[in-house]
Amino acid sequence: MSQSLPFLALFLALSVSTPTPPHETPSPAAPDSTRVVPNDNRVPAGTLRNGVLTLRLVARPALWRPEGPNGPELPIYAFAEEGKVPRIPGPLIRVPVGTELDISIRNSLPHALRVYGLQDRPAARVDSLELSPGQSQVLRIRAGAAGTYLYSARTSRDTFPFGHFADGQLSGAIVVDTIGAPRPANDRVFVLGLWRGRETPFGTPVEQREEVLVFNGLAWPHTERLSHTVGDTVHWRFINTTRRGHPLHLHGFYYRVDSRGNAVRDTIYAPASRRTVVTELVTRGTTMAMTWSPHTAGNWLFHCHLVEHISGKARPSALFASGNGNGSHGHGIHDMTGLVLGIHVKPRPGDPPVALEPSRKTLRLFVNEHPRKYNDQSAYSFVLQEGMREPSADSMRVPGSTISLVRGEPVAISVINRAREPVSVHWHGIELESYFDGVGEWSGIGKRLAPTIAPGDSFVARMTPPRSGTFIYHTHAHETAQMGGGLYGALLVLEPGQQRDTTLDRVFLLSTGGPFAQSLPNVNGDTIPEPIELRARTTYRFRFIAIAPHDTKAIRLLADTVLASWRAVAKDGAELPAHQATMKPARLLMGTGESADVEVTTTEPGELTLEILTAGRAGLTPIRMRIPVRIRE
Ligand SMILES: [Cu+2]
Repeated sequence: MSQSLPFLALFLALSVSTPTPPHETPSPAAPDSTRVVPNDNRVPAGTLRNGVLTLRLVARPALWRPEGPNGPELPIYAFAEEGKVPRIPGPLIRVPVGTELDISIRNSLPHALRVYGLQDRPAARVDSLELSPGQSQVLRIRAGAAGTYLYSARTSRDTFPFGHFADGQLSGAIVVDTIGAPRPANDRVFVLGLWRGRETPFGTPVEQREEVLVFNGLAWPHTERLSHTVGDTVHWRFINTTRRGHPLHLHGFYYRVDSRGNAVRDTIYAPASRRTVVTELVTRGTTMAMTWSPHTAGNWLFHCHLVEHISGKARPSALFASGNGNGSHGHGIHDMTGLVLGIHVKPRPGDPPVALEPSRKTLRLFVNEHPRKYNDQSAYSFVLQEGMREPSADSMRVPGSTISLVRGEPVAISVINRAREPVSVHWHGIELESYFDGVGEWSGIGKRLAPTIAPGDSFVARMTPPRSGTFIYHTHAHETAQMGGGLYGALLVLEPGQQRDTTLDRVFLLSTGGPFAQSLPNVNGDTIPEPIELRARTTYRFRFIAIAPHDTKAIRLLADTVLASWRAVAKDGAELPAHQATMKPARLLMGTGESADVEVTTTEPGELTLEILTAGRAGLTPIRMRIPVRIRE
């Protein structure tokens, strides 16, 4: 939910499919000295003297290794400071408010270059300038407002400021710091990048693009490892210079969204307006600053929740090495690539080791597989044992069984893998010990790492959920196949003693029926959902869960054709503070990995419609779920 940005603008931006420009041939003529050095955005570029930053930029051909020194080398265009190595992302511009920027920019590429965002801030629109090959220009601009921004450049003629072919990495961060206030502790800047190579005919439809997604010029597992200690305060800035939105998910902890912006404008929220999330959708061309504090030691992840941005096959090395997209996938963490950051959290010196409470309840959760359900691909399903008998091996539930836990009650969930490949289960949004977080061969601490769950094997996950709310559980292994195949479900945590009345308390789990990009969206497993009947003058809780592997959802509740209102209640399982739990127009934009709870109070009999639109799928009719409201009996 990006509540602060104009909803309609975001909605339109996401609804329009990105035009694919004709393929360009990257310049192969880059000499060895033009190897890209990944830019971790710790050191500002240029020379700052007497309130003036002097910076000499050049755009030039280069060679880039997004998968580290032993990975494939991609011919690319990159920014450099004059006389220095090219950088991806481009040199960091970081200055205090009010600084004058004396910038020269030279085009050393064989194509005309259009440069965006080298301008005064704040601004209502992004300015651009064009440089023909060999041309330079000098700019004098002013850093007028604190915030997180970006600049970019294109050689292609389409009007979008970000590319993804040879010119896809011509972008960099601009950070303007307030004067007088100390810099936030652990303040880091991460630029998201997307490179797309030639289309390949290999692999399944969702895996066939030759793509690499990077944080600061590197793809997992070559992204930077962040190290913190329990109790640290961590401030991160994200800058999305890709043509896609990314739902950015933190494992194990909530984070606070401090600001949202774009290339030329940043909205720094007043403390009362900051939201607490585990996933925030960072739409294309936008920026986010966030703060979090690790309270539990161990290994954690921060990653995009779209499976094609973290899946093992969306990596150039797999394609370059094997010549096709069907290279073998690893297990757990070794299957991931792209937009993933690894975080090691050390215990605070002197803190006692964590003692797990004995569980008061044991659940048995089966992973079932139905081979060749989607062409040659399997369907997968989580099925919870109810009663004494194990569910049969061929029982399939789409989505998986809803799991209900109780706040403060220690529980052991035994996951039994009946599938033919390893699985791993992540309890998305639950604050728990790292070992049980569900990323095989990563979750844990020191040498004690959780395994992936081999076929025929089982794993006991222990947790004591500290808050009630709406969460998700899902596979964290071989995501393209297993998430697409159906390995997810709703995870609800109730208050002690609370009985959930399923007529008043409803889950709407929004996903996709199958592993392919063109698989149809569904609600609770139904492509065409049955109407649900509500009573007039009654308050209902709607729990929305977005977990479609490839999509963002735009949700509206309409009374006839007019947008209804509802009361916002919770986001990602965290209850909203009273001043945010207010009546709002009944619409949400949800990236995958987000949950949102709202209260709907019906008035007179009539008809409501719940409309669910899948962003970026222009040809698709939205799901319209009829909700007749009847007189109360
Ligand atoms: Cu992504």
